[in-house]
Amino acid sequence: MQPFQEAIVKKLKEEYHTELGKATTKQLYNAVSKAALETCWDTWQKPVTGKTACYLSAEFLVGRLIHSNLLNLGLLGETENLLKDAGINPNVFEDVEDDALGNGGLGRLAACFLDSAATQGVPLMGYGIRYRYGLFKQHFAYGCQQEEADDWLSWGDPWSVRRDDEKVRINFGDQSVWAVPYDMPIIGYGGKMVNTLRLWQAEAIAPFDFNLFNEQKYNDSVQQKNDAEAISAVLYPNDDTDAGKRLRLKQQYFFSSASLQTIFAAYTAKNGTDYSKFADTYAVQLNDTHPTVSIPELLRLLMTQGHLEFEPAFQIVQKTFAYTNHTIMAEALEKWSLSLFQSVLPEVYPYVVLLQNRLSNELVKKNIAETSKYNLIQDGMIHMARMAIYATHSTNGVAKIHTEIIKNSALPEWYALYPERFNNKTNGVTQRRWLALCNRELAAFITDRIGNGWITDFAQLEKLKPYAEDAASRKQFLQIKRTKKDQLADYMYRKDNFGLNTGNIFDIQVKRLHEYKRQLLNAFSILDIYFGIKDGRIKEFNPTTFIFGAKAAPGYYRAKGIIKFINEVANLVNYDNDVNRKMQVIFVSNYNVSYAEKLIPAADLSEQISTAGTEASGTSNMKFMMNGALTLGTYDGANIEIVQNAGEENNYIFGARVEDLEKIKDSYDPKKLYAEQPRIKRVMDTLIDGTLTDGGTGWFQELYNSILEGASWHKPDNYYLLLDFLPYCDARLQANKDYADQDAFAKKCLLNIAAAGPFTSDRTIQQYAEEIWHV
Ligand code: GFP
Repeated sequence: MQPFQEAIVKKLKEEYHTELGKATTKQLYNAVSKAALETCWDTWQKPVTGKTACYLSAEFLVGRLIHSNLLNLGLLGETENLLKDAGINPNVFEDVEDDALGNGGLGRLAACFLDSAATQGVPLMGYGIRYRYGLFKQHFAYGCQQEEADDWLSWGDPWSVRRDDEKVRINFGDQSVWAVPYDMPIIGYGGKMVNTLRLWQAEAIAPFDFNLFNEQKYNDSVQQKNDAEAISAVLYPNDDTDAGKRLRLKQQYFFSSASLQTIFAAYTAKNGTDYSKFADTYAVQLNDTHPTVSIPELLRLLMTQGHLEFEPAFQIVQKTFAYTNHTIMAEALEKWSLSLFQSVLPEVYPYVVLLQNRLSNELVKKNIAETSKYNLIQDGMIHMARMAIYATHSTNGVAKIHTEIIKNSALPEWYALYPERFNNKTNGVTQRRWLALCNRELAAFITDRIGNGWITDFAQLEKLKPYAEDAASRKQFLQIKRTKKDQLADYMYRKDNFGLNTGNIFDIQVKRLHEYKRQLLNAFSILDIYFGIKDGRIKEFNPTTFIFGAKAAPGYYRAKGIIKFINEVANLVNYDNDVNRKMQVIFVSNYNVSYAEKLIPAADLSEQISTAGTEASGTSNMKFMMNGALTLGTYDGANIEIVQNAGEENNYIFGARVEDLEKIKDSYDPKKLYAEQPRIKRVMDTLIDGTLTDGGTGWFQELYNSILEGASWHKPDNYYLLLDFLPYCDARLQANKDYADQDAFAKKCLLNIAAAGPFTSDRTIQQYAEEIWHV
């Protein structure tokens, strides 16, 4: 046995009094994880020298850690061999719950960044919240989403180390709590660097009142404990803007203050009260507006504990912080009502006023009289995105087009004021998890041809390009794709009791459910193909499986209606014997990181169909690309950079562009399209003519109205589904036709993989490190 294998056996014996063949999955998981953690403990404990970057984020969607950590430590093979030799299925850890401490792209990006930084030797600390319950678990009842708490800690948390000695006190207007840190090692590939993700858990200062208990007031005796723990109890699914505003603001301040207090204390311990080097010691990146309250919090610390005047404190704050914007959706540009903010954070509010005063003076000096678009405090609200731009030195978007939109249409007044602050950092994803780990067959294919340097230097993928011309490589690629479809079929059969036809084209859309991402457009187009096949309009059609995966925020009524609609479309198609040899539709339940790792490698077509100008970047588009799926998408987000690099001719781009929408936005009339285009009318009418049923809820009528009539808060068809419908159907049918020549299709896939180099988060992190953090 190898030393690591011996260590696992020893852990099982010492901690669980059991042995390999007898241990439960949970015991195995904990023993392997703890043994692995010990192998990198010394590296982890090495103090950081030089400047540290800190990534503050309300979400870290790390997924399942065991496989990626073993891969990065070079221990995956040894572990699997040990399991196999003991007669245990090496996939046994697929039952372990994901750490789902995020909603979607924003939280998953944070996790990719941590992996990339540790791999490249960038000292990057993550700071967030240790939610007791992560993103809800989803299942369907009669096609409707049902939510259940995600009890991820029931598996134990072997990758975290609780640090009681480093807890900090957090004060709100009506309560004080402890923030207790749990540290997770972030292991770089090769194990040379181990960074830390620190997640804060809220706990009561006095968890139990003995006297109240004695008076038989049992509930009252634990009231403080319950109130404290509520703060880190659940991850809020976003878009649910009205729910629990007070608690959400508390969550934001909770982890922001805990993180800043720790950073501040560490600095002071080392440098005393000379804060002149603070911004040379720490760079703090605000992941979206959620941690923006860190800005007045650092001001508060510098002025109260550091005894600085406002102006020097402000200078430090501005040099320390940078802000990333992830969306221009109005609902996500956070605002807090003044009264709420004052009552939850009375000690912080005065610093917001100081910031506003400084801004006001600056606007006067610059002769800007119309200040309503700048004021941090305006109409009884505190505008967090404005604060994040004003009090930081850098504001970045996450794809080229998104950054241009921020500068020119979303926040032009701020761009006019501080043009030098705005910059672009196109997103990326880690190829360790999203290729090396989730598609080992393709990884081996690549390594056979160009060596394994791509695992840490993704630009090397370029060297794969000549193999697109090689018939044997194309054939092997197609075989791998088929293997990944078979593996997905096994998995899906177990998870969703659904049998996939693995000879089909796999056409996949996986991402948060949101109107702008247009899952409904996808469903409309599937219906159009369905009717086309039934009516004989579509004669040649390569059998296709259409797959969806998405969660809808529990309070997002329409998104839930769209899920129900797609599930009804699936029923219609899958049970219709005239077409079900040609088409299958499945909405997988409980889509999460681990499911994505099975779905993405099996895809032929990557659905990226957001309305132009709405998806800031997208990151599943990159994951699909590096796994050899072609993009069927709009000219939006990072799709643009993807097809520019891989060739538009090797992908399927359709639909209106931002400049097209700009021109028609005032005259757009979806009713006209509905009246004039029978195919549009036919699919739209399935919402109201009884073809599909919403179970009497009125959901489908509301969706129908939202497109043709609009609503009090938006114009009809505000995401232009009907405008892009026919071009989308054409592009989809073209891709379907092209698939008939599988060899030519495989060539396009290989060219996409070879062009995926820039879409690694290694490149993104390098740019943050060099251009924003200077670490
Ligand atoms: C958001 C944006 C995406 C972007 C990610 C990461 O993700 O376009 O790629 O942040 O920057 F919308 P979601 O919340 O949509 O998943």
